[in-house]
Amino acid sequence: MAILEILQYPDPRLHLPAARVEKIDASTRTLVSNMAETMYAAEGVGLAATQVNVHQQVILIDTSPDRSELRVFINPEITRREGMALNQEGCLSVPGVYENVERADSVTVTALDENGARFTLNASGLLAVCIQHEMDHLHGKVFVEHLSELKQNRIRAKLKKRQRKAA
Ligand code: GNR
Ligand code: NI
Repeated sequence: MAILEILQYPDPRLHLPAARVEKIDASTRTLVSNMAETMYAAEGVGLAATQVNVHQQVILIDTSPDRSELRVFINPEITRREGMALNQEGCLSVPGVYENVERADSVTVTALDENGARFTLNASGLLAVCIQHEMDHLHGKVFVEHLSELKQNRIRAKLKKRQRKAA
């Protein structure tokens, strides 16, 4: 296994759209295993392949308190959205920034698991938020793009300054 580098906003590679996975094979399972190690090491609740510069439709989520319920979604599609709720979100690609984002309250998602088996899941709460947040990543969208231009500009400036200092 390996810990992968997580791209940091405003890296333009975070805006590349992810391609569907045509064939789930050993290389897919290696990616999933490396993404899991990366997500747990970073203490994230979710991780999209886009964040580790792999532009394929692969998402991992574990919202369990003891980090024991890894969920893998390949080629995910949301087939139902219901209600709206405002939730505070953070992102491993936008460290230190927490902002409220409005999203569907509950969703139904259909996807393939790492063995290529199709499943359907009804999700609400943090899991529903995460599914939508991670699917945004696959479409090249970072959660701050739900905010006003003013807030986005401030966040971009803050992160660029921090990255300059760290370099
Ligand atoms: O770790 C994460 N926590 C989180 C909290 C609220 C809403 C969404 C998330 S996802 C985030 C990990 C991440 O950046 N996934 O892309
Ligand atoms: Ni994120």
